[in-house]
Formats: sequence, structure tokens, C-alpha cells
Amino acid sequence: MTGRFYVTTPIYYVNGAPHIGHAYTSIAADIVARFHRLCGDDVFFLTGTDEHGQKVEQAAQAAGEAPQAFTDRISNDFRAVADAMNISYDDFIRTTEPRHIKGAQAIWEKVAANGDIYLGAYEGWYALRDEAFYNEDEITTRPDGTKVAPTGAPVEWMREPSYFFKLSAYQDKLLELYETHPDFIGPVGRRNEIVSFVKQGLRDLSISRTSFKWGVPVPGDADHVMYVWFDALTNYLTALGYPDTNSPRMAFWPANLHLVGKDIARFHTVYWPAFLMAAGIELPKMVFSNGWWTVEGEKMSKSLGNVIDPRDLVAEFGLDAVRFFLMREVPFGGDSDLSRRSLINRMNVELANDLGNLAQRTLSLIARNCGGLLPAQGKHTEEDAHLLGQTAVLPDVMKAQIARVALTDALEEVWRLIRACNAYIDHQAPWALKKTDPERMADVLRVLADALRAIATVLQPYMPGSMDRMLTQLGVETDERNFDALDVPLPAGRPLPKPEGIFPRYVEPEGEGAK
Ligand code: ME8
Repeated sequence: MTGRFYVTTPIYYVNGAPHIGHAYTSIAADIVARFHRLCGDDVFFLTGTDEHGQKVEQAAQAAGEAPQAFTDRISNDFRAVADAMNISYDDFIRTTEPRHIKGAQAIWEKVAANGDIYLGAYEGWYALRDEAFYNEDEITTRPDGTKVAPTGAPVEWMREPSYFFKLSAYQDKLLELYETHPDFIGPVGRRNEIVSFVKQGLRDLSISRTSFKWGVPVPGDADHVMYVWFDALTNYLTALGYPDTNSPRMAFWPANLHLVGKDIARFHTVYWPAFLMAAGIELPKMVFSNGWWTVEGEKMSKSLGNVIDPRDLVAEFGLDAVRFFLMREVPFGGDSDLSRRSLINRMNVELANDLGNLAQRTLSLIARNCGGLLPAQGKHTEEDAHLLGQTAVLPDVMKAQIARVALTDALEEVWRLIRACNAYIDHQAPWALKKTDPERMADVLRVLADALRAIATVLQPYMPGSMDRMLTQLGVETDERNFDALDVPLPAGRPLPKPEGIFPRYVEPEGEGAK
């Protein structure tokens, strides 16, 4: 069954340069989007940049630029990274765009009309770095007297007039949501964390600021700008054309999947659904959070100088190897470490050896021994049938994994089949059959070509460029590359192009072996 599918990435703050962590969430969302397109779904895939708030205002000041010029520049860089990583977004929203500002204000007005916004004064511990207030019991004092939030960000006592959102009124409704929609928060560890956070009680949320100007003006009160999270979260609706309910894109609401980092799960699973309930708008189906990357065992930070620009990794290792590594290294949802050694190891073992060699061996035997023409499907032995059976169920097995955002488990399923193919080719030894039983050799090669076609088809979302090349070498036309097409065997005798290696082994440049 096909349908609509709406998937989003967080919109990234423009107060710093894009790095591998941002690219990670975007690649994951891209895989989900591409996967659904292959299934025949009508997909809308949104990414963008979050451009308001005091942090951005200060970053612009530090760079000696006007805020809009500053955000234009950094936002363009985020877009360039998305393009460099082959992220197939359908729209790129910027929160400084008029369409967003108008929509964010409309949502505010809806929430206000529901009686859930009131004017008060805010006093509390505020961490500028996190753009968040913290409770007294969350604050610790360092030996030098600085008070810090659990994130390590310094906090200061703030008092200012502020509009509040009646979050406290939504505690029970949120708990009911988590209870009745167990898939709303993933993975399950994060879900438990959020449930116990909400059970501890929710306080009303300050949602406006008067201390700076770089934000969306609060409708009807020009002294206030919206708290950046109220503004930012609404992007998922404003990009669809909200409040214009006639906008064709509005058909994509509610979103099927918000992919976010674990650091912002709370904003998406507590505040966002509460705002939507207050505005009388349907809730997204799922918020799934990914873990965090460290680099060679260390937290990425400007002061350590280990912040990785994904473009540098791509320049050295190639785009698809990087996309593959990021999804393969650790079960999606968990924390992970980016280590050069591990990346090279996976490139050489899993891409070059397991998959690359399998394709190369099969295709070069077809080129050499079958005149470069795809052999016909032959009589199947028990072993053939077993491998082809495993091949036939692969798309459905993957669909089930992708539905629960198990992006790494899905890859593991593909590698299980790749390993089975390698065992099969070694056992059948088609190279030895050329003299003894050429008919059987052709049958074996066709079984492998069919398995490889399925493998390359389902791997397209992960490694679009390389799988495009592999499918071309397997003689698969562009309109034969979706999941439905797998049910139709390729005609025998189709000429295949000359095989060329797809995944070269990575060899350390001279003198760098010890790195
Ligand atoms: O939070 N490992 O923007 P942001 C993995 N503007 N993922 C990482 C990461 C790391 N080391 N570092 C960042 C914001 N990320 C808000 C979002 S949404 C309405 C507003 C990823 O630029 C991860 O997905 O700080 C995280 O949630 C996101 O980048 C935060 O990006």
C-alpha cells in the first residue's frame, strides 16, 4: 500500500558551522525519504535552518555582520553541506522567511485563542548556550562559583516580563499520548526517559523574550519576540503552507517522522505536542532521536579543534563510504564514535570485500564467460532456491526495519544476504564450471545477478551514487529500480556494460599508516 510520507530533520542553528553531527541526522532522514520513494510513496522531505534567538544575534555581532547577512551566509553553508551529502530534501525552510514568520504567528494566535498563553514575569536560571531555563534542583555550583546546567552550560538568574504557555495543563494529556501511542517516541530508552520527566510534573513555559529583538514578533505585543523554540518547532507546519489550509502541501500533515538528536527529544516530544494540542492541530506520528557522535573518543568541540566538516571526510573517503559508515557503525539511536580506523576497516571489509568483490566476481564472469549478456533464469537447485528465497523477502524485511527507524538493523539484513551470496559463490565455484558444466555456470551467475539486483535496489537509499552505478552494471534500467519492479525478472540476453570496480579499497597515503 502506498501513501503519503512526511519526514523532517531538525532545523539547524546558524550560530556555528555545519559539522558531521548535523549531516548525520540529515543522512538518516534522507535514507528514510528515499526508502519511501522506492516503495512508491508520495514523500515530502523537509530540512532547513533555525535563525533566530540571542545566540545567533550574538554570533552575528561577534562576526561583525548584520544578523540577516550573517544568517544568509551560514544558512547557505548548511544547504551546501546538505547538497554535498546528496540529501534529497524537497524544501529547505529558513525561519527568517516571511512564510515562516506568518505561520509561526498564526500558531501562536491559535494557542492564545485557546486560552493557553498568559502574560507573567519570568525569573529563573537561564543558560544562554542551551537557550533554556533550568529548575533550581538541576543547577550545580562549580568550585570557582560558576553555576551550571546539567549540560555544563553556565546559567544566570534572569527576570523579565514574559508570555507563558500553560504547559502544566498538558501533563495528563501528554502521558495519555505516550500511553496510547507507544510509537510516538523512539527509541524506547528515550521514551522511558521522557515519560518519567513528564511524570515529575510540568511547569508553565516561558515563550517570549523582551531582552533582545532578533526573533519573530509576538502578535499584538511588539515588545516581545517568541522564544526561539516556539518559533523553531512551528517550521514543520509553516513549510507546508500553514495557516493556508488550501495549500496542497498541507495534505502531508501530520508528519510521519520527526528525526532529531537526543539533545532535543524533550522539545519535540513534550513542548511540540502540547503546543499542537493547544492549537487544535493533529500530532505527528513519531519522533525518533539519534545518538551523539564523538570523534576518536572525544566530544567534538571548537576548543579541541576536532569539529569535523563532513565535506572533508567525503573528500578523503568518498560520499557513499561516509554515509554507509555513519549508519553502520552503531545501532541507530545509540551514541557512537567516529574513528578513522573503524571507517577504513568498514570500507575495506564490508564495502570493498563483501559487496564490491561479490559484484565484481559475478559481473566479470558474465562478461568473460557469457558474452556479456545476462543469462536466463535456469532450473533451481535447493541451494539456489534458498538464496533466492532470502532475496525475495529482503524488501519486506527492510520495510519493517525502516518503519521502526532501525536503519542499522536494516543494513545488517542486507549484509546477511551478501554473506550468504559469498558463501554460495565460493561453494558453487562458477569459474570452475565453465569447462565442466557451462549451463550450470550460467544458472549460478543468474542467481547471483538476481540477488545482487535486489541488494543494490534496497541499498539505494543508503548509497545512492554507488548503487546507481551497480544497477547500471547489472543491466537494470532506471524505471526498474523500485521495489515493485523487483517482482519482474530482467529479460535474459540483456547486454551488460563492461564491469568496473565500485568500491575501491582504501589504502593509507604514504607515511600516514601509523595514524
Ligand atoms: O538544536 N552527534 O539545532 P542544532 C549527532 N535549532 N548529532 C548531532 C551532533 C553530534 N555530535 N551534534 C548535532 C538545534 N547533532 C535546534 C533545532 S528543531 C525545531 C530546532 C544533530 O544546530 C542532532 O540531530 O544545535 C541535533 O539534534 C541537531 O544536530 C542539533 O542541531
